[in-house]
Amino acid sequence: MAQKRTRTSASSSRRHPGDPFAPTPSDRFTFGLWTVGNTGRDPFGESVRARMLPTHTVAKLAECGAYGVNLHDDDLVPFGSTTKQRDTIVRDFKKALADHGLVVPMATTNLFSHPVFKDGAFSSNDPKVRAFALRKTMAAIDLGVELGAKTYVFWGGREGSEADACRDPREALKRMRDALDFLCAYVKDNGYDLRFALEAKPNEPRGDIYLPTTGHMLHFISTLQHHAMVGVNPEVAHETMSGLSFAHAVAQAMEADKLFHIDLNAQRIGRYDQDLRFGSEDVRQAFLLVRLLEGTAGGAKYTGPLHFDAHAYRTEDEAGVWEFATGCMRTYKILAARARAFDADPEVRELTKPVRDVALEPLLSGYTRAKAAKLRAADIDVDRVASRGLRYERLDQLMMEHLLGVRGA
Ligand code: GLT
Ligand code: MN
Ligand code: MN
Repeated sequence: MAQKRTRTSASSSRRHPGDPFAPTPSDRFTFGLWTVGNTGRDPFGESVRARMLPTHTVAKLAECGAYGVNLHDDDLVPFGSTTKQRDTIVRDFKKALADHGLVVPMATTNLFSHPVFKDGAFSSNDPKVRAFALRKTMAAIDLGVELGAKTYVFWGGREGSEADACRDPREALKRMRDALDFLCAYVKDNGYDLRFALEAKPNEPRGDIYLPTTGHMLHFISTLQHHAMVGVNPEVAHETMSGLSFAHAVAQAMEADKLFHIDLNAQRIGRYDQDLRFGSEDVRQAFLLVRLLEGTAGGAKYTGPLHFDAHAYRTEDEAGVWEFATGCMRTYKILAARARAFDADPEVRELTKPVRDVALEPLLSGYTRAKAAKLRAADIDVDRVASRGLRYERLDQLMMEHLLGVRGA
C-alpha cells in the first residue's frame, strides 16, 4: 500500500534541472530516522543537535530527493508509549509520508538501547529477556507492516560478550536460531509480505558480537527453518571494521540471491564504527561496490533500496545534516556514472576480456571419469602460461583515471 509513489512536491531534480547527479525518488535512496536524526551524542560528549520530529525528517528527506525512510520501533514510537499515543504518532507519520510521497521500505527493532538488553536480547541467558525481545519484535513487525515495509532488518548489536565464559557461544547461536524461526513463523502465520535481512558486525557495542561478518550470516541463514525468506543486510562500515573487502562480501550475498538490503556508509579500517558519509573514505572500494550493485561490468544489478546508514559529523548543525544526506546520494550517482564509463571504455573491455579455451572449458565443471581422464591428458604448457603478464597495472591505472575524472568523464 504505502509503496506507491504519490509525490507531487517539487523533486530535487526539478529544483536542479540539468544536474545529472541530483537525487530523485527513482534512484531508490533511503535513510533511517536514526541516521539524519543522529544528534551527535558519543561516548565522550552530549548531543550537539536537537532531536528531529519524524514528520519533519520525512518532509526534509523528500525535499532532498530521497525515496524512503526506515525506522526502529523506538525511533518513531518512544519506548513505553501507550497504545493511544502510538496510534496518534503513527497516524501523523502516515500523513507525512502521504503528503511528501515517501515510503517505508524497511523497519527494524531496537534491541540494544534499553538496559534490559545489556547482555543481549535473543541470546540472553535469561528467558524473561528473550521473551521480552520476541514480544517487542512482534509488535515492531506489526508496526513495520502497517507502514508498508517489505524488509525487516535484524542487527544484534548486544548479542555478544566480554566475559565470554558467561555462555557457550553455541548456545547463543541456537537461541538466535530459535528466535528467528519463531519470528519467521509469526510473519507467515499473519500472512505478511515481509522478508528478513540479517546485519553482521564484528564488535561495538560488545567486545565480540556473535555472527561477526556477512559470511558468518550466510551460513547461519542456511540453518534456519524458513531460510528462503531470510537474507542479509551488509554494512560498509561493519565489514571494513573486520579489515575485509566489502565488495566481496556483497558479491557473495548477491551470488547466493541473499542481498535483500544494504547499509551504505564509509569507514576506515581499524577504527570504531564511523558511519561516515557514503564514499567519503576508501573511494576505490566505494567505486567497486557501486560498480557491482549497478551491474556495469555485466552481472545482475541490485534493485532493492539503497539505504544510507550513516550520520553527519558532530561539527554540523541541521543544515549540515541535509548537506550530508545530499552528499551520500550524489556520490553514489557520480560513482555509478564513473563505473558505467569505466566498463564502456574499449581499453578496459579489451583488458578484461575473458580468456577462452574451447577445448578445456567443458572439462572444468560437472565431473565425469572421462573428463578427469581428458584433463590428465591435456597438453598445458605451464611455463608458457606462467610467463604471461596480465596487465593488471594498466587496468588498475585506468580505473584510477576514471575515478579521478581525467578519463571518460
Ligand atoms: C544501529 C546500528 C546500525 C544498524 C541499525 C539497525 S541500528 O544504528 O549501528 O548499523 O543498521 O538496527
Ligand atoms: Mn547498519
Ligand atoms: Mn555502523
